[in-house]
Amino acid sequence: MKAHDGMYIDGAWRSAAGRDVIEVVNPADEQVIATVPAGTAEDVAAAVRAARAALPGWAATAPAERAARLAALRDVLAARKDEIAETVTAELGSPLAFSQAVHAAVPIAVAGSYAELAATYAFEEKVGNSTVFHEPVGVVGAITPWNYPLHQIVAKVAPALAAGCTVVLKPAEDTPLTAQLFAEAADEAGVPAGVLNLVTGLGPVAGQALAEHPDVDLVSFTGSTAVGRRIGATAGAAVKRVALELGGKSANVILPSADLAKAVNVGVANVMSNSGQTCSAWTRMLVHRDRYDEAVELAAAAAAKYADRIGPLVNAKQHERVRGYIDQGVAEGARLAAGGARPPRERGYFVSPTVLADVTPAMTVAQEEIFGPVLSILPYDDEDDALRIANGTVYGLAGAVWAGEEAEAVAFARRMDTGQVDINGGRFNPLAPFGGYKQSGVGRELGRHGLAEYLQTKSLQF
Ligand code: TXE
Repeated sequence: MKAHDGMYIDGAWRSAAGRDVIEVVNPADEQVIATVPAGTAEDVAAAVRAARAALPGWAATAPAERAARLAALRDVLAARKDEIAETVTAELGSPLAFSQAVHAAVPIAVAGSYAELAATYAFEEKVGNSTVFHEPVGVVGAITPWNYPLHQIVAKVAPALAAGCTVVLKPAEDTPLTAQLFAEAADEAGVPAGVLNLVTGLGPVAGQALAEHPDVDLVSFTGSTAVGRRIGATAGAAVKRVALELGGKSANVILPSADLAKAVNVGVANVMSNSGQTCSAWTRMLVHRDRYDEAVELAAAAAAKYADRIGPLVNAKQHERVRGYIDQGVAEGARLAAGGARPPRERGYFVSPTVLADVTPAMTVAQEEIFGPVLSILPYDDEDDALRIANGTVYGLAGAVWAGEEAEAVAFARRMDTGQVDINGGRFNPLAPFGGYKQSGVGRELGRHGLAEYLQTKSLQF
């Protein structure tokens, strides 16, 4: 696949400071498909300088102009959607139809939503005898993961640009080609030089240099809790803004009044989607003890249907890690109702759609984020028990509740310690705030709440 051999800094592709490269691997066949430069602290410093220099000009543009750039960006992404899908499929391994329907389509919608929000957001408001201005925070360091390569980028860069911030983006080392395509699209859309800069590189090198750079005003990070904790500590020590979108262990609570077959089928689809590499995935299914065996049977049958439909995991490390969790679940007493740790193919980082039954709340597989196509099903005795189990992890990112009546599901959802809940299936809303309670993170993405992350307020009294 074609790839740039430089960094996109100050509106042009520039040679990297060092010579090291990162090999990009197609996880479906383990072939190297491209190389990109591995950025160093020097590349990060050059990108931050460019972002700093571009900040006053971009921050001073009228919101309507920023909206126009974002609309142009959405249009370029839409025009290149097939290329986006092919690139994501090549470096993440997801089936092409899924790449088109989700990996390309969702970020286009999100970019469009920020074109609209930039035009309509109240950047200035009256509060009593004061005028409050919502001003850009400044230079943003955006560090993104590989699981939704373009969505994760757009969910940070689009609101940052809408707010009037400038950005240095450090994408995941597994999926840099999508990030290069995004930088090309921003350039084509007329985003001014220095407003968006891209440094590809390894997390502990380029990522860390960006997170620690004193001239970065806000670090927005999505990834593992371990790295997020460290970035939060660094930001805290420097007294700078930080947004963290971390792991999840979301509960799918099926109340006795729900349509069990529908809830189980949609629940399994949710977990298998993107091979389970979704932070908001409903990885714990909670079913009343009376219907438990029936639910396990339904889930096992539903999971089997995904055997030939899901892509591989992103890399060898994740492959090993996810299979290790399945083994650990069995070792701790869970029962394999479908799938298992044995790789279903000789080549590629595939894992069979797996359903673990007889899971208890204390088991590792019920507590830790697995990030693979693995569903744990837990029985509960009554609603309070279900709530205790649902809230009984360190995470609180998403969840689902199913009930015969919507009001019953809503009442339960209001008691859940989590940032987003789908009622009787729900439907993706690009304007709804997304982010975690508890250790799932700090801050929100998407919609106007996502835009507010990149703003700081100034108040003038009259
Ligand atoms: O994450 P990392 P990994 C979870 C999921 C997964 C686990 C490990 O459970 O199994 O994390 O995935 C950059 N300073 N999620 O190892 O390492 C890195 O280059 C600064 C949940 O891939 O956190 C990449 O750009 N940056 C999640 C980004 O951090 C650093 C999505 C994420 O990589 C860094 C992905 C450092 N010291 C994984 N080290 C979600 N919430 O959606 C790494 N990075």
